[in-house]
Amino acid sequence: MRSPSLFVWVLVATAGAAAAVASRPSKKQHAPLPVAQSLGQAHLELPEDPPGVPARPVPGAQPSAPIRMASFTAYQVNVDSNGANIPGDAANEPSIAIDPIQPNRMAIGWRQFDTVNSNFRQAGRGYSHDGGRTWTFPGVLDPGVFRSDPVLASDASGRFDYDSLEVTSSYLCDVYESSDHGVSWPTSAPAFGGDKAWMTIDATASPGAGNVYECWSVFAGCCGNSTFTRSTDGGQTFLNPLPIPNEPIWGTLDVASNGILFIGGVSPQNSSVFPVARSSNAQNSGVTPSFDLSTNVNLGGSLVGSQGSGTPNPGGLLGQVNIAVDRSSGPTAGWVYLLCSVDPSGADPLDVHFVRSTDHGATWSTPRRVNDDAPNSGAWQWFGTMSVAPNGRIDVVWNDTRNTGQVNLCQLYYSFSTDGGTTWSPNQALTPVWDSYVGWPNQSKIGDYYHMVSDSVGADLAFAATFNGEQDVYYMRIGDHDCNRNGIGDAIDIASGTSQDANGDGIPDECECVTETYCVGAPNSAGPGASIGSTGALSISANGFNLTASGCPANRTGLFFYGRTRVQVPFGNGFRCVGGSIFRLNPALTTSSTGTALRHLDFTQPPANGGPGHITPFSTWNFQLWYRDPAAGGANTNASNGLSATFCP
Ligand SMILES: [Ca+2]
Ligand SMILES: [Ca+2]
Ligand SMILES: [Ca+2]
Ligand SMILES: [Ca+2]
Repeated sequence: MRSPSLFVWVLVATAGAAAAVASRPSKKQHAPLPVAQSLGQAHLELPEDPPGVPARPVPGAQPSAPIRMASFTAYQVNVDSNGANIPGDAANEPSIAIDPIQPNRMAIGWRQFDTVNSNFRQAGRGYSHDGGRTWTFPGVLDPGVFRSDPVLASDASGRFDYDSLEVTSSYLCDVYESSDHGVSWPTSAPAFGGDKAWMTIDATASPGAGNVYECWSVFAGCCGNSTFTRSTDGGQTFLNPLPIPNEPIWGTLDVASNGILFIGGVSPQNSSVFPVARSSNAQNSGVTPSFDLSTNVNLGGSLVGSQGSGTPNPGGLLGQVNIAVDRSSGPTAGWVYLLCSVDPSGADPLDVHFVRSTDHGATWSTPRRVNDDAPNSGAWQWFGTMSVAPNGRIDVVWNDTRNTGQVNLCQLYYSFSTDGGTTWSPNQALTPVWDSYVGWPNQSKIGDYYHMVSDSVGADLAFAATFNGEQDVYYMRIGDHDCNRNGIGDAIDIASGTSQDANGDGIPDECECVTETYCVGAPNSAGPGASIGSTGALSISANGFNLTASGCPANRTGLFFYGRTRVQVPFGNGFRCVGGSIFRLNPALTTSSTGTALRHLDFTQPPANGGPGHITPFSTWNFQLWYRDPAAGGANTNASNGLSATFCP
């Protein structure tokens, strides 16, 4: 979103300048809204500058140095192919998706400005396979197209979705999908939408598992005040939008463990009113969703945005509205939490406030201040961001000016609660001081939000900051990693011998030695295409690893091969998914009468036991099956999709 507007308009209008505001261009296409809302459009997200000339890469640049504070480390995400900072660009509004099965695999999307000389922005995206310690930014999605407001999420199986706003003659969102943890986003679907959208996926085991839910602002979207949609087919198609009672905007959505959906935001009419809407039947694909509860919640202050100079983020929100449901099975199960940076009563400009509902959204607690500096100390606690772990721990981060006394100089801060928000841990600084007034990409803000996902050991945070004098996007793990998902910090797993760490990188080896399919097995005479897989351990010393394939033509010659590089290039009737030097696993085989293939990968024999095809511990290789398919005609040959595997000692 650009320049949230209503509250600014209220101020400006009372100053007698309403005509000037109203005359600014509006791109809105839907039916006219009430006066307050139509004037509220004056500050919508829309393309202004043409794309600028990107800064030139710096030859031989060194990887961007991690930013450290006490035990906390931040890693830059918007980096070049060397892992180095890209000078002269800007990046903000990061959102993160974590694979709940292999949490070392994650993706972050952001608003990418190729040069600070232009506010033209595109859909930045990066991925990490090592728990966020290194990042690859392979270039924006949809290059050359103005895109904004990224939101990422994962379903329970590790399918990632990326919601992206495109603004042309209208405000519309597309949901991109990745089956390889954000390495590629080959498909997208139109998802209605509008300005300042948010998205979540039901990752529970409820009847709505896999449903995608999206909402956006009433100020600019496809469909007037109908600002909610749902997909029940994994993000391929979306329902005609529906209105949300009391029209919560600039907020988020979350799903309870029983599939009930909650939406929280701020009222378009009153910045001190925070509507929460509940749908119990949105999980039911057989019915049109309805909202069975809507409550106007008091957060003990008002949401602040676009208040100009004198605030830490002059042209943006000082924090969006966060809603989260406690999906633990403990004493706080089912509690609903709402959090936002708000302007409290009194002289203090901004605090992080929290309220909870223990009766599924019907009634709410009195507001609780999460930051623990002296009341009325005058510090800005902005960009309050909340996520809840599967064990019920509530994690909150925000930017905090308490140690500097200057509106533009802040540190990222953290607190958590293990009792449903009754008490909070002493606040802890996570980063050095940084300046929120530097690196603006021709708009006076560092976006409108951060995003965090919690697990039972810690939290994965995507945030923006200016540690090197530029706006950049960073990843931080708060607390120990838990890549093997056993609920115990990985450093403890390694120290206790629960996990091996033969390569000494601090990552349990079982999290590094994994397989992943990629690329496309094209249709063949037997059906939709051949699929590669594997059985047995990835341990080289155990020597029990087998490559498998199914969906091949029966009784045909085939050959597995491997190499270092992932590609997807035309090959026979399909695609070759392995590039660089290629090593054949001879001799050729014959597919079975049911179209399957099996090959033991013998690490003691050529080409795997030495030379350029030597498969060594912690090396990653890509495998594929080539096969004859004369019944299909054409080139008379085809190939499976690809399998990437990293091996252990
Ligand atoms: Ca940069
Ligand atoms: Ca404060
Ligand atoms: Ca662990
Ligand atoms: Ca390791």
